[in-house]
Amino acid sequence: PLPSRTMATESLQELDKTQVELLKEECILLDENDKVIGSESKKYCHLMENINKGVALHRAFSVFLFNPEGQLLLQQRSDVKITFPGFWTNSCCSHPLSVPSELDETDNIGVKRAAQRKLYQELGIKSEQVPLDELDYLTRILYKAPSDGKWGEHEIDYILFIKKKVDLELNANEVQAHRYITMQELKNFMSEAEKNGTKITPWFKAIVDNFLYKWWENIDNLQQFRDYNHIHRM
Ligand code: DMA
Ligand code: MN
Repeated sequence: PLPSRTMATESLQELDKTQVELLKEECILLDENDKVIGSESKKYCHLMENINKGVALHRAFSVFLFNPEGQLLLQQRSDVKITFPGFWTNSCCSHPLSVPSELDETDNIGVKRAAQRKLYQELGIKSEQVPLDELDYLTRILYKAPSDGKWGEHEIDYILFIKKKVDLELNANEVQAHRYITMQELKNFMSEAEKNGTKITPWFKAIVDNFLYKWWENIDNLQQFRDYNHIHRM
């Protein structure tokens, strides 16, 4: 008999080749206090089988990019992403890799370098437009979220804010749509999404529900929110 679609997907063969290649990236494994305990492939770190065993907690970042008018850049993940395809989310997310430049914890520079790398790879934003010292690290969030039965997330996520005029050139393999949104529009977008089935990533929803609006209201005065001691467990 022919294998079922589920079985074929099990073997990665129906997945996008570029995204499958990226599963070889080496992510940074952590304990629950964000201490580095090793590294494993992006594939290993995102299999629910490992997440459920508690052996896949890894380091991540979430960039919130605002234009000079104070609107937030949202992206819709491409339909070929392996986790959360087609979901709307914050400007850019990914993982610092287990390489010396991105493991460097001095002034959290490793996470910021990773953010610069992915702002270019996903959105085409040149690094000169997003200088490391303008990426404002606010705090960390620990969360776990299944995507489908097979894949999911379990991360300590560094939240980075930046307000900057940038030029976008979307990588269609990563991002299928984008929009800049005002605070009121986002409030409507979130409540409409629940009714019309627009998918929103769980980490973005958690950040919106718990933090985003108070940070956004103080976008030019964020130092009061920098909290480098506490990891928010969601
Ligand atoms: C992973 O993002 C990071 C968070 C905060 C969920 P991602 O799935 O977009 O990573 P990548 O772009 O590297 O696949
Ligand atoms: Mn992850």
